[in-house]
Amino acid sequence: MKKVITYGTFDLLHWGHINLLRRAKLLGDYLIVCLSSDEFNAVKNKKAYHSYENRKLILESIRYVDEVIPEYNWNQKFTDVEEHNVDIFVMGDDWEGQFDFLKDYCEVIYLPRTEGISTSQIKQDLFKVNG
Ligand code: C2G
Repeated sequence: MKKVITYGTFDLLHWGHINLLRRAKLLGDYLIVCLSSDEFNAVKNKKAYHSYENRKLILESIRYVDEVIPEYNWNQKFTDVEEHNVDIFVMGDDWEGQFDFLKDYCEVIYLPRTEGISTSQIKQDLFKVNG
């Protein structure tokens, strides 16, 4: 069984996220999403609208996602890949090159981001409309 892992906040879930998850799942048989905790989002200077628990609930309902585990820090990727016997690490290409250090442990694939949508764009647009 070929296992794939990807990381992210996945706040205000949108079709760009779904495109990423769909393509990631197509690369193997089992997709793990390592979901940023609320505390780690603070480290990333992100404030998610939905709590970790609710973002986890939403992701677990997606047909492409087999398992959701928490992301607490930048440094857990090695152990995640080892402990979960991951074959492929996938991220959107806004992260191109950032995780190449994992290439000794698993395949590293950066997928093209979906243009025209982002969580921050949604927030900005809603703010403009509703003020
Ligand atoms: N993404 C995408 N297209 C978009 C928006 C997002 O392909 N229009 C991808 C991102 O490239 C990322 C994933 O969807 O691979 C999740 O995006 P975020 O929730 O913004 O993830 P991020 O905050 O970049 O967290 O340790 C890694 C970090 O946790 C990544």
